[in-house]
Amino acid sequence: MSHQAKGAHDVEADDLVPILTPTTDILPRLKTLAVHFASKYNVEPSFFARVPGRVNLIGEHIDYCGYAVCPMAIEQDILVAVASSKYNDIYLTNIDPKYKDFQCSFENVGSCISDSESGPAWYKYFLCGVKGALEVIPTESIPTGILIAVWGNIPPNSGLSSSSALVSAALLSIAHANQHQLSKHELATISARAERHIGTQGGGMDQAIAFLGKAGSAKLIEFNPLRATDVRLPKNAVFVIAHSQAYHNKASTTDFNLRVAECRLAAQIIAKKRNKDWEHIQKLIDIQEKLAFDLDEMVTVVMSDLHEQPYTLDEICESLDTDYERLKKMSLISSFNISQTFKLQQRALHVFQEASRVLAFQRINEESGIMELEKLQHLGSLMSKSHASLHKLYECSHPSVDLLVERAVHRGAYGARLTGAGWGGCIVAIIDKTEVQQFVDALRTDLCRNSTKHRAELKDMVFPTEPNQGAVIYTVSTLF
Ligand code: ADP
Ligand code: NG1
Repeated sequence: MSHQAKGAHDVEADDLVPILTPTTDILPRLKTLAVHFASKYNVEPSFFARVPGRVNLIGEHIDYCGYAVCPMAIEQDILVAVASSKYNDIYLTNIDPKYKDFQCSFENVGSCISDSESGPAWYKYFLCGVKGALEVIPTESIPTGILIAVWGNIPPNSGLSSSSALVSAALLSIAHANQHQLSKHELATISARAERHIGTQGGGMDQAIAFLGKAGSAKLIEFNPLRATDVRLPKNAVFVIAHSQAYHNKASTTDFNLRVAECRLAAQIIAKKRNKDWEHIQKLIDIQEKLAFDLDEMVTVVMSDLHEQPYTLDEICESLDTDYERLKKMSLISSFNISQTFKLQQRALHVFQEASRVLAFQRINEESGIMELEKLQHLGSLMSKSHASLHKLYECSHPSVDLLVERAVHRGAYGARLTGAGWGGCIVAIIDKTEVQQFVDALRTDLCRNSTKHRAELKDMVFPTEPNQGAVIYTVSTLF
């Protein structure tokens, strides 16, 4: 992408998505996808884009409040085979037959995404990435048509970021097909913005780790400006992901956006109470910066300025000395019914305490004076506290997730927590390296007992993971 690229600005080689010759481990999947591609389009793909999912180790529901998070890219990914075409449209096909083929013109991308009839259909996530590309690539450079085949193995609707991998892979595919040079940081920022076209107001963690992920290292992702720093995990720590078998699609309910709105309203009410211009406050970090308090002091502010009972819209308008129409413009509440209530104290408390836990998590990893075992205990304890807060204060867990967290700890994890947006999905547990196989087997046995599924099918439901490489482009030279 670096040499022939058209995006006319200097980018450090390190900040470009690598273009690699496929290695033997990925080759069989690329070949299978190429066969599907050729059977649909009668031509061969000219390159592949690969974007991984992620597991968030700690820092849940705080990226959209401006706070740092600690994810790592996982092995599971979205693979896209791409070729330009002389026909004028975008053609999409998916190896998984439950995702139906789709076709539309570049001009109609926006209207296809916003078409409310089809709900958050799979192709809309891809089109979000296309829209992101169209917003930055000059119109005359967009290829006349493009042929795409997708194959993903990230469990969808499960908190491992399958949606962002798909959006990011679409953006990367269009940019590369068009030889438009974008840095990893730009790709992360554009795809975070692009995914909001699906309707959810995410904070950018998923797209950041999708591009900035690195093999062997989790990342501390900070925002505004976007930065990714290595987090060196203890050598004896292994993270195991387990699926609760409850699924939740973020874009098909208002759960996720309600939390984003609650955080914004909490920040604005604190601002008003403390004589700051609430209309210029969007995130909880904005009000923290305005008040120049540390995170512990913000906890005290939350407890004194916000009450526990849910707020009605009438009370919020009164507290902010504004009307409903103005509030709709400033506070992300337009999609809610007038009778909707908002839990501001609980959500803000979670955010400030979780932001502190992320910093503590990073500090423990950097400590040289403590034993490895003690590190596991500290990290595990922070993860379990994070889960308790997501369950109690943020109310985004699920009974099956809570049960799995309990079982993981019972089976020897130093700590475990919901990972990703929640309301179902996966947990992540921290285990001593020497105990992983035993732990995984025990958790699979537990799941087997409570499931109609066969043990072999549950293999993909509990698996150890390690930090993986972010997005790459694969050439096809060794393929055919
Ligand atoms: P996640 O937590 O995995 O990001 P979301 O609920 O936000 O879950 O989005 C998941 C959606 O992304 C799926 O419902 C589907 O539309 C789309 N998706 C995920 N994986 C694939 C795939 N392999 N092929 C097509 N679409 C996919
Ligand atoms: P997942 O779990 O991938 O749906 C979502 C948001 C993140 C973050 C987490 C909660 C998107 C695309 N992703 O992730 O930004 O807020 O929830 O920590 O909206």
